[in-house]
Amino acid sequence: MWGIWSRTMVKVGIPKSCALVKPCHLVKPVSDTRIYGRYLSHQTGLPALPVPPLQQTCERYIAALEPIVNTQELQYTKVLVDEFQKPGGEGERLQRALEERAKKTENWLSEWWVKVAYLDYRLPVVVHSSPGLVLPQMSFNDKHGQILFAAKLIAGVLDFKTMIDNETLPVEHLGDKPLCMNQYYQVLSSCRIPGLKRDSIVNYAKNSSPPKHITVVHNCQFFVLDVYNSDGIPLTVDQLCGQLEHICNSSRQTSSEPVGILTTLDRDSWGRTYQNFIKDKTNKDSVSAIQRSIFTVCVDGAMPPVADDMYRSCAAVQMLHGGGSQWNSGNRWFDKTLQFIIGENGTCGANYEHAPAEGPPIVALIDHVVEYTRRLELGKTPVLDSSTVSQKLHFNFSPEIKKDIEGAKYAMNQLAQDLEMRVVVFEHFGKNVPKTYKMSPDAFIQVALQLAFYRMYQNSCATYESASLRMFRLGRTDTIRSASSATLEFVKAFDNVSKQNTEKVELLEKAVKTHRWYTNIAVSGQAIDRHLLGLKMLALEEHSPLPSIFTDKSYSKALHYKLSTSQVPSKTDCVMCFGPVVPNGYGVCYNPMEDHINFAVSSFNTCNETNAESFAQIVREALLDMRTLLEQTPKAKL
Ligand code: COA
Ligand code: HC5
Repeated sequence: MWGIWSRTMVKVGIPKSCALVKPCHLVKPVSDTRIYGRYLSHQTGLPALPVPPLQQTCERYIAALEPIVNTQELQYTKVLVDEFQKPGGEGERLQRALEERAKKTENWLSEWWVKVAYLDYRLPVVVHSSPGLVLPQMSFNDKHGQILFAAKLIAGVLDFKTMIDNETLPVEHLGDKPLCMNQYYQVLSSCRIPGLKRDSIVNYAKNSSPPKHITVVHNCQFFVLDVYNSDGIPLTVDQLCGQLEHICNSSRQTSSEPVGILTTLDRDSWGRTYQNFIKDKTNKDSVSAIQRSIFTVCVDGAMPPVADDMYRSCAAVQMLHGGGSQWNSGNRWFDKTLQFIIGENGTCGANYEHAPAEGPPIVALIDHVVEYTRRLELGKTPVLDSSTVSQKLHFNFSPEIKKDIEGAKYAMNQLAQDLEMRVVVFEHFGKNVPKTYKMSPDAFIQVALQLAFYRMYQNSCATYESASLRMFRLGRTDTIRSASSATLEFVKAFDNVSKQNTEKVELLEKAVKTHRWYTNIAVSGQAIDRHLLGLKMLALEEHSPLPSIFTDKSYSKALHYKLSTSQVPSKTDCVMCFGPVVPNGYGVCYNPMEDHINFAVSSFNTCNETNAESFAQIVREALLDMRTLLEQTPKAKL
């Protein structure tokens, strides 16, 4: 089963009773009434997510289908859409119900979205949902350096946490529009809990006694580490170092039962195993300590040796899934919202469970941590503090659980073997070149992805790009549909020798402008995908037959994203990565810097249509060829 970013959206149903704990995004910060007032007045000042007009969505839906379905399919869908939107039809009724819902909720979409895109999604979170983030390689190369960096990183996160706790985080803006800051309050002290049919999220940050500990995993063994002194002051880097030394010394052998690997299971299996596992009181207490912890730090063992040119790809694999059970996949708790990962050889990064937040708040936190660790000047050599504030977590393993761990290892290793990940640093240019030509860099990159796909497959596919909805209260994302009639026209013309360069440039400019237009409508809440989802969710909640536009072949095609892409910018020169969302697709995450672009491209080896390495290479060529076209076509000739 594939999630909301793919064709099986039609299979998603709404169980009558919802086992969800209080949705994380409805938990409001309450630490200080004065500051809380500031947060609240910011949040309440944000506009509510609009419900776009029905006719507009219907028109834009048909336009979005044009490059990805055939003529007959399009004709058929036009009939269905006309029927859906006719006066007095089903569309009008659902639209009114959606508008009513919008009046009654803080955000008509966000609670549905968290359920449908994440909590109801039953594939393993690893690879299929949780992204990885790779930092530039650090200079340490031994255990001591690894521990010292981990200590600095923990101190940096705690420094960021102070801004979250005090609600003094500077409000972010998109242009001059303030953004919703809620996601920042969801990423620490929270965890996903597996359920039998639907997962849930717990957030302990606003408990009357919020957690004061983190969890550390080393050799697949879990430890609780109190990171605040009794006076509420965070441990110093020296103190943290001493505690981490102690943890690593007391876990020199890899655990024979890597319990964390259970969190790589598909969610239904993990949900069942979890029920069983926590019947044991020791297990329940240990799991609860992990769930309540502020975050997890994975002090990793070795990864397989690789050639220098594959270093970043291997680092991305380490962050995304850990490399399999023989490497570091068991040195994780993938349900944990935030896991920082520190390898042996200077490799660092993170993995995060996606349900509570998008990438940008995580990246902002990490940018802060990197800056903090760079500024840190250590006063003295770290010493092992005699007062140990860490504690090992114990687990009991029944024969059945041992069997489940073996099953999880097997499935994880299959998945690790299946995933191909290529990190490419495109060094020729970054945002600078498109800007010189007065083009949106993001649109330029997306058009290059379209050109690469067309060159490889001679057609266009449904393409997803994340657009932020954070201009609205509790906003998450909508879809920018990057494949348009304009991009198709451009990519068809590009390698056509009978076309003049001037015409190609005109088509390129049109394609870029069309993409920028779609971006603008998406970030202002006027795109089609979440609106259509909302209408469909209402029909499902009513238990009435689904309108035929949602069971139509075109709709499945539109949601089968062979290209699933996302721009995640950062101050630090890092690269983010995620898996494809369909078996025969690519996951493409990119970070455009001023003079270069970091790309992570993934695909599945079991699919013989796709190849991440080739696709990455073709994207590189597409970017270069597009620049050459612009360089060779002087503006005067246009
Ligand atoms: N001429 C010259 N410069 C231009 C330009 C043009 N025509 N159009 C844009 N630029 C500049 C911008 O001013 C900006 O400048 P900066 O580098 O100084 O900031 C830069 O180029 C980047 O703009 P652009 O490439 O158009 O992209 P964007 O920053 O508007 O981002 C999205 C587009 C879709 C990525 C963004 O709106 C968004 O939604 N981001 C969130 C995505 C997300 O949440 N991802 C993670 C999901 S978990
Ligand atoms: C560290 C940041 C990773 C980015 C993750 C991301 O882009 O997730 C998308 C979320 C969304 O709602 O669009 C989903 N996607 C990976 C399938 C593109």
